Order: sequence, then structure tokens, then C-alpha cells
Amino acid sequence: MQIGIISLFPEIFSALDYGVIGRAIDEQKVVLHYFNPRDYSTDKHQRVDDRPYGGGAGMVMQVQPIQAAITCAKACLPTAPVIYLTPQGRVLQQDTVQLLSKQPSLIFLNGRYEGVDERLIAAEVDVECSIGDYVLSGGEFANLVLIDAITRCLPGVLGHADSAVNDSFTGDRLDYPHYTRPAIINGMPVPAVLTSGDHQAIARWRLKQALGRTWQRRPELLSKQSLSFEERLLLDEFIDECEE
Ligand code: 6GU
Repeated sequence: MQIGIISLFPEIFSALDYGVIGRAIDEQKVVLHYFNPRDYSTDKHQRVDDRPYGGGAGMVMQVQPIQAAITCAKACLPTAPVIYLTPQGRVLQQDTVQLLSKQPSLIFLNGRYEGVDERLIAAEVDVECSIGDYVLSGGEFANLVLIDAITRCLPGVLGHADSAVNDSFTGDRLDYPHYTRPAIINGMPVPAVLTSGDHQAIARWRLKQALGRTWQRRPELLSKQSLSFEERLLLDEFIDECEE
């Protein structure tokens, strides 16, 4: 996948150089292209912001440098949709991440200050995207989250063992708990089933824990889906055991 990043702070994206995402970049499963609006500013001091019409606190990113950066990004990635990272956007969910991961190319626009001139959004932006209901100082950290989430969906990025289809959190339920050696820590043993060698019992226990924890912590996720007969049975068992 080819990704264009329009940002005043491209250095922030070096946070992607680690772990599975870093390897995907090394192997060119994802290729990042940077466009810094400051490099495209026609202002003699390379200014990229200006005071807001109507007054008030903060600055607004000017159209000219961003538009020139987007024009360049589109010349490089002609079919890529332009995604603007903003708390005013639609909140990101795993289904959207999966959809975006199927595109051959994407262009991300990262705002700073109070945001970008609304006419630039009208002219150039296809989708506005937020990562949650809190405010960040710019789009970059949200963009890192989105690029990480998209990259791990790409074919061959995750090994077979932890492949994305194997992810227990696919957006509709939480993960089951994980354990590793030693068998007893601070007097707490590993759940016996996990050392039983009975793979069917382990799979059943994990599914039950995943459903149970979703019911305890994120009940709204469960009301959005229909459970199979076996899943309903396991969740009822979990709930009964809680009440004991
Ligand atoms: Cl995409 N940008 C900013 N500045 N803040 C956010 C966000 C994006 N998503 C959540 N908060």
C-alpha cells in the first residue's frame, strides 16, 4: 500500500519504525510518502497559518501551502482518497480500518492549530476521520494510530500465529486473557484448563472468557450482534459463575 502523509511534522512518523509495522515498512508492504506544507508555502517566511476570520484564539492553516502539498501528493498517488484527521470526523471503528486496508493508496491530511480552512476541506477532502472523543494537538498521533491499524491488516504483515483474522478483537468482542510461564506468580496459578493439553476445552474456555469480559466491560458491543447457540450457552455459564 502507498500512503501519502501531509504533515508539518513528518518526524513524528518515525514512531512507525518499530515492531511489526517497522518490518512492514522495511519490506515495502507499506510505503510512506511525505509532503510538508511548509515546503510548498509561497510566503517569504514559509508561513503556513494565519489568524481566523471573525477573531478568537488560535490560528488556522492556510489553504495555499496545503493545497499545493495535496496537488503533489495526488500527482504521486492519483487514485488515493484524501482523509482528513480531525476530532470533527466520524469516529474510527475496525470495519472502517479493514475497508481502508483494501485501498491501493491513501492520502492523509494532518491538521495543526485550530484546523484547516473549511474551503480546503470542501475542495480536497473525501473523508473526515477521528479516533475518539478527546482532543489531540494535531492529527499526527491519530494518523499514527490509523496507519498502524491499517498496516496490520495488510496481507503478510502479521505472522500466521497472530494473523489479523485470528485477532480476538475484530471490533465486536474483547480478547480473552493471556498467560505465560511461570505457572504460579504471586500465589496466582494459571487457569488449569490452559495446561491440560485439551485444545477443544482451551478454545471453549477462551471463547467463554472473551464473551464474559465483553459482557462485563463493553455490554453495548454484545447488544449489536447475535450470538450463536454455543456462544449464548458459554456466556450464560460465565454469568452463572459470576453470581456464585
Ligand atoms: Cl483525528 N485529531 C485531533 N486533533 N484530535 C483528535 C483526533 C484527531 N481524534 C481524536 N481526537
